[in-house]
Amino acid sequence: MTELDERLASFLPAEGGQQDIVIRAMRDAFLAGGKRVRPRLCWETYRLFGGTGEEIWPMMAALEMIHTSSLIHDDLPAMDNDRLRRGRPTTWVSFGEDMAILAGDGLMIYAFETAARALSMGAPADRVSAAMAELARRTGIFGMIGGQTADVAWTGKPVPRETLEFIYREKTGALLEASMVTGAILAGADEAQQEAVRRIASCVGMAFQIRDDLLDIESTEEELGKPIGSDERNQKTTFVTVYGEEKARELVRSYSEEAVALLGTLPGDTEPLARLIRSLMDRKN
Ligand code: GRG
Repeated sequence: MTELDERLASFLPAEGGQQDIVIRAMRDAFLAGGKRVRPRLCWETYRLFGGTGEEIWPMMAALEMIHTSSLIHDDLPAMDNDRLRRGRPTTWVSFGEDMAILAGDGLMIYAFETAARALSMGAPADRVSAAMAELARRTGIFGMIGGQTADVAWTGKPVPRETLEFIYREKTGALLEASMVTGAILAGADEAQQEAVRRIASCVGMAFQIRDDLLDIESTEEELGKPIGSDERNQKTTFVTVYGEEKARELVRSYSEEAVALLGTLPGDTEPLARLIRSLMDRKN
């Protein structure tokens, strides 16, 4: 485990009690690994706006909990019906469908309990409440869940291009956006700066999901830690099926470059965040 993994894991509930099995399922999914992209984006945005405190950590852990909860639910038989994630059997395979549903619910709600811990660490209450409101909105029906709803509703049908873009911006982009915007809010960025961050994050989100589409056709199960060819199996319209592989690659590059260029308009040392955004452009998993 990396130091980042250990710090994030320290926010998980301890096993035990009558609810032991659901806590074990939550911990199993969270501790299986992953790139921790959302906490890293949150951290780098917080630093960019001069944040130095420890109170960013609960939000970083909360973002990873919500992300993990979405992966648990996404893998369920009623959704993508996948058996492998992060190189391990998916939660429903290890713990059963009932416990996987509860573990996803459990992580989603525990994320907010965790984010609120910033209050007892001395973070200004107005910033914590604004960051939590952002997190809630972009996780819910006006964010990730809304995007997933459209994704499920359109599965197996020809998806209009603007709907596909909506799905990408919401299903995947919304939580990446919340990661960066909450980092900015907790560091005290003003509203104009938060809006600039939102625009940057929106480009990052599009690039991230299109790269995900490409990995689904070009990678291996071993490297990805999840099955490849999942989009075709699930009859999903993707940027690759609509625009072709070459154009999809070009879009990953152009959205990432746009994000880095917009970042350059912000004050402070933007290089660490720019480096992270560029690294996502040609990620291998
Ligand atoms: C339970 C809150 C909750 C929501 C359920 C199922 C669902 C609604 C949403 C699914 C959203 C989803 C899985 C979008 C795909 C996003 C995506 C590209 C995931 C892969 O992220 P990585 O590459 O994964 O960061 P790792 O494993 O590295 O963390």
